[in-house]
Amino acid sequence: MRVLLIPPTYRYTTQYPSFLAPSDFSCGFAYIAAALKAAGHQVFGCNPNNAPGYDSAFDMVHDKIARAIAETKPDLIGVGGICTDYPFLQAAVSIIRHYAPTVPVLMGGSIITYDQEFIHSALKPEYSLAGEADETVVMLLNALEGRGDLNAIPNLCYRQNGRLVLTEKNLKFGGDLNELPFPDYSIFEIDKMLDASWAARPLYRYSRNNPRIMPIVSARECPFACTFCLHGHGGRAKYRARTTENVMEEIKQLYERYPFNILIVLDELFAVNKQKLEEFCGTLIEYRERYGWDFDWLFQTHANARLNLEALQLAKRAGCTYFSYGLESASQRVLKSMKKGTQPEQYAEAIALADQAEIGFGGNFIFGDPAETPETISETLTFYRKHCADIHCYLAAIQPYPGSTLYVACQEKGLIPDKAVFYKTIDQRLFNMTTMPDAQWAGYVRAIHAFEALPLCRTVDVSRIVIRAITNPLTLNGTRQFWELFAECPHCLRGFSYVELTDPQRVPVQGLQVVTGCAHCSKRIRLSVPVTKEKGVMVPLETEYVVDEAPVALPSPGLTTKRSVDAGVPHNAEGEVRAFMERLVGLCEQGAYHDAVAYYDARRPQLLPDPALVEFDQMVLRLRQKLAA
Ligand code: B12
Ligand code: SF4
Repeated sequence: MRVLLIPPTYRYTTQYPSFLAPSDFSCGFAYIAAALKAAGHQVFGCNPNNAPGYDSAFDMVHDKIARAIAETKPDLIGVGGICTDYPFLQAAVSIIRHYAPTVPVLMGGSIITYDQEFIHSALKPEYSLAGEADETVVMLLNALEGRGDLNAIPNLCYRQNGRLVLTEKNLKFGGDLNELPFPDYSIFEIDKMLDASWAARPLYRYSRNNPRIMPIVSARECPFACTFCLHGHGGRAKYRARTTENVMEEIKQLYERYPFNILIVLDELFAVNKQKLEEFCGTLIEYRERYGWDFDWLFQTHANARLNLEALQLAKRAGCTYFSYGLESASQRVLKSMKKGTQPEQYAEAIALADQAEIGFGGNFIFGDPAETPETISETLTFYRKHCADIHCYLAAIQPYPGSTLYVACQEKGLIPDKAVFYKTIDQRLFNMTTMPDAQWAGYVRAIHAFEALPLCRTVDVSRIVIRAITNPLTLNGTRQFWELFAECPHCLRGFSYVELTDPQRVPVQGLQVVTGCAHCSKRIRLSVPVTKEKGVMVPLETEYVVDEAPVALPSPGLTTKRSVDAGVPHNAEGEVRAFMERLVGLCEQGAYHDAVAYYDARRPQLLPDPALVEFDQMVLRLRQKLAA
């Protein structure tokens, strides 16, 4: 059969043009492609990403799908994604219906896995497959070719005589991961995705200023059952990890085919314990030497993996630059309610160990569990302020994703009256699962976001800025530029450079602030980039241009060789701004808002202008308005 696979558009509803790096690609499609090819089918890909130049995301998707259908003349079209891909899938199915009205559509991915009946009824594909579909997709194609019975395929949904037929649901269906063919990225314009690696979040790429990121899945599922996560689902698949040899073989093939310099391990639970991590790192060190591999890598695991200093030092030797835990909360009460199975002390310990091993560490705190109260919010924010300034840590409100225990709780509470509306507006609405009144909870969420905007990490002025003349679709015909920022890390005092894609039209007049990590010690830092206005757009002070990576002596646009900020403008004393902000945040945490504003009014005028204060001033302004109201 001729099968056309169409993965989702990244940020379909929120940003166009947006670019998709391989780290954010939906690898499930590469697995499905490989399984179908291995079964002898002809498989084609249409990747509706990395295609600027259209008027809207819809226009781009429309054009790409229409062309792909015309070129490949498929017998079956596969689409899919996660719950947030609903609007994309709705658009994609309607486009497919227009250009290929008789071609059956197959839908898969976790949007189907956790809500098959509803999604199938709403988006109306001919077939949908829940769960891991590496084997079932082949069974389905066999059945469609007359070599099998549809009803013998688990996790399948289809329509017969106007009625939905759902076959036996068995999310445990799926064999040994070592037996699967390696995922096949070749049909999804992987080269374009690699070139778009700069579009990945800074966290994934701060270690290299010419990032080329490849993903790998070394294990599937997770044995824990946190209430906000879909892995808490009752009938879920089992946690299964591939052998180290099997993973190394895939890395070898990927490295030879698509030379990359950053490998992101997408598993939710990589290295369940330190023995597994040590085994992986030991083999990786050996292979690096044997094959001359030169790449950094990142992984995520659970605090209960209990990684110690030796294991982390070994990981560092094997090229690991960063690892993360799902932190979720620093309140024991909330962690218990989430069924997280961790203690905040484990986080503090991991932060200290990562610091010693010089590996980056991070994770997110999420707020809004049913057990959340003003006190537990304060506990987490206090922990954040005390321990997390130098790690890559983000704050957000919990969303009830389908498949999670909290989603069911929200349904029972009547918070999701219309599912179709829920899917269309997913991530845009705030859900109050706590016992706090809605207005109070909304106020806390605003405060949490303001808190996150606080520049807790250390700020350093960049010492040199080079505009790299790289020809790349990301520059959008020259409207955006690659700025290479050179700085000395305030933590380890080593020099490094970081490349930021900038839109000079949008750079604020007071300068650009870039939060990233040090390429050596991986600590979170904020780079402060002084700018000046040149012919109506912002350019960095003391610009140098580099054409095609080779330094060329182009005249700098009017500014001197030494940074003028260093040359003339006085700075606040070391630590002064930080002490000021910490005091203010401390007062806010205690609920002493009036005292906070009074302190701000008294102390702020004594401080010299500092980019780190810009967002902070905004926050106090909002606080003042709120108090007045
Ligand atoms: C890469 C990734 C992303 C990428 C790509 C997502 C994608 N479309 O796959 C990006 C960056 C876009 C992303 C974003 C988010 N993600 Co994410 N992400 C992942 C991650 C780390 C890896 C996905 C992956 O490749 N897995 C490996 C493959 C093999 O598994 P799979 O995708 O499930 O594929 C199998 C089946 O689903 C099926 N299948 C998949 N596609 C298709 C297609 C067809 C046609 C068929 C027949 C079958 C099929 O067969 C595959 C092979 O067996 C997973 C965690 C994980 N380790 O799985 C989370 C995960 C998918 N993400 C999740 C979440 C919550 C998010 C966010 C909502 C988080 C947030 N709040 O920001 C955002 C959404 C942002 C937004 N608003 O758009 C959840 C899933 C949510 C859900 N209910 O569906 C996961 C499971 C993490 C978690 N434990 O909560 N994510
Ligand atoms: S949040 Fe993390 S640890 Fe908890 S069930 Fe999900 S993947 Fe597993």
